[in-house]
Parts: sequence; structure tokens; C-alpha cells
Amino acid sequence: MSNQPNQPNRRTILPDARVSPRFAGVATFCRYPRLADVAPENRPLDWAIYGVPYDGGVTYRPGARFAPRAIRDESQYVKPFHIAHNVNVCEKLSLADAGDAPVRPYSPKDNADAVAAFAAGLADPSTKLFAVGGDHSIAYANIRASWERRGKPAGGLSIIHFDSHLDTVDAVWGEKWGHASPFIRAIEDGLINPRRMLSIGVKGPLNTGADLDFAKKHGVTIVTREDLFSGGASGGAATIASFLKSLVHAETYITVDIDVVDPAFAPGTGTPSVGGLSSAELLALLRSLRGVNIAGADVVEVLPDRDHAGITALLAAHVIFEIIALDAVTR
Ligand SMILES: [Mn+2]
Repeated sequence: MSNQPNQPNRRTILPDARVSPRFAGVATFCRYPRLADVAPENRPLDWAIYGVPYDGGVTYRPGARFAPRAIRDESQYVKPFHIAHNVNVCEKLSLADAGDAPVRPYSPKDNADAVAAFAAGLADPSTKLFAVGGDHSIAYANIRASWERRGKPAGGLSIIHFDSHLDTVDAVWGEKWGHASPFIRAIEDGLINPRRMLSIGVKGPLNTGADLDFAKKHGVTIVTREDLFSGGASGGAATIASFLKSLVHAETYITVDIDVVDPAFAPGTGTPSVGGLSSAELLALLRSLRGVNIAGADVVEVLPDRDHAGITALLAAHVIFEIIALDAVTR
């Protein structure tokens, strides 16, 4: 079988857990090699996964700056073979942990610029970028770098967004670059197309019904959790299927705010919202995106200090794996 070491198509060499145990050594995402250790024959790199230890964009509980370390730790037991997709991601793809982006703790705008500049220079021009936050403000930077890498598609990237919140608020306390605003900024800058934006898992309560206005006015497709479990042509599953069909091969960014998952499953997050998806439902929804042409991705808003037994960070590690597997299965 092709899962033996040293096969010519094995592109990401994982440490043998029988020689270098999973609890030893410096932790990288899913035990993928550090970017500097990727062999020349495994370039160009398919994905660079990097941390963004930044939480200066929040107004409620801070602490997501500690998430990249926590997620690296919890990801040590993520193995490379995906049962549902029947794919070994390490045989299909060259993957690396590119370390952490530089951050600017006192300014969300300066931070976005610094992270975008770091991401723009990572690895090879064709390498896709996976950012591990950090709060959701960091998504803007990775979207910007991904849009540039994918040839600056006119009209912007399509985007599939998992979140309890729309994150299209113009400003909070005068701040336009916080974690409530990454998508309104990305839409304004033409990096994403609101008419090809799907927000899954949105729920209340909101500050005001006007929080929905921007998304409605600009044509964002919203699927609430209640929609997901109502059937028929107007049900959430039908809406998602129709959206996916409309994408054809459009370059599509995937962003996962871990607070889309119920705090019973993902307590370690800064703005928990009750009545969310289960871990299994999120994974199933991600698997249902098979065939999407992925342009880049992120997972954000893990807050290790509020976590229990690392379950939220562990879920985020599996979100990374699920999205990478989606890309692997299309190659
Ligand atoms: Mn969010």
C-alpha cells in the first residue's frame, strides 16, 4: 500500500510515531514539517499553515493569542488518512508549518497589514495559505494574501463562512478592523464577493436587527442552524447544495470561527453562542464541501484559557485536517 514511507508519491514526511513519539519534540501543526525542513523535491509546497497569535481585535474575552500553541499541541494525534474521502493527505500534498506571523498587539489595522505582508511572502507563489488564529480579525489578512496568490480574481473570492456571527459590522467603538468586521472590509476591498458568500450557523441574539442589514443588502446567503435542520426546497441543506452548485470551479475561501460550534462541544472561545452545531455536525458539513476549489482557509477564535481538556483546540486541529483533506481529494 502507498502509506509506507519513502514511496515516491509521499510528499509530506511525518515523523514515525514509533521512533519519535507524538508527545516528544517541538510541536508543529499535525506534525507536518517546519517550512525550513521541506525537502527541495517536495516543493512547490501545496499548503503553508501558520499561526497568528493575535487577539487585539476583540471586545469581550481575550486570549485567542494563545491558540496557535494550544492547537499545535492538540494536533499531535491528527493522523493523515481520511476515511470518508479515502485519501492520505500526506501522500497527495506537500504540507508545512510555517511558524507564526509577526503580530502588532496594539493595533488591529497594523496587525492586518503585518500578517498580510508575512503571508504574501510565504513559501512558493502557488502555495495555499492556512491561517490559525487568533481572533477573527486575522481572516482579512489571510484572505487578502490568498486573493493575491490566486491571481486577484475579478469580483473577489467566493467564501464559505462558518460562524455564529456575520462579522460584517462596520465598526465597534470606532474600530473598523476588529473581529466583528473582517468581511465588510474584505468586501469593500473587492477581496471577496458578497453574492458568493455563504454564512452557515449564524444565530442570535444580536445587538439589533440592523446587524443583518449589510449582509441582506449585499446578497450574502445566510443559513442558520434552524435552517440546517428544516427540510425541503427552502431548507438549509438545499440552500447549501444550491450555493455549492453555483460555485462551479470558483476560487473559494473557507473560514471557520470555532464559535459556530455549541459551547457544550467548544467551550474555549471568546464569544460563545448557545444552540450551535455539534462537533460532528461541523465535520459533516465540511466533508459535504467536497469538490470546492479551495483558495485558502482559516480557523479562528479558540481561547485556550476557557477550554476544558483541550477539546476546542482539538476540534480546531481537526478542522485544519478536514479542509486540507478536501483539497487533497480533488487532486
Ligand atoms: Mn467570527
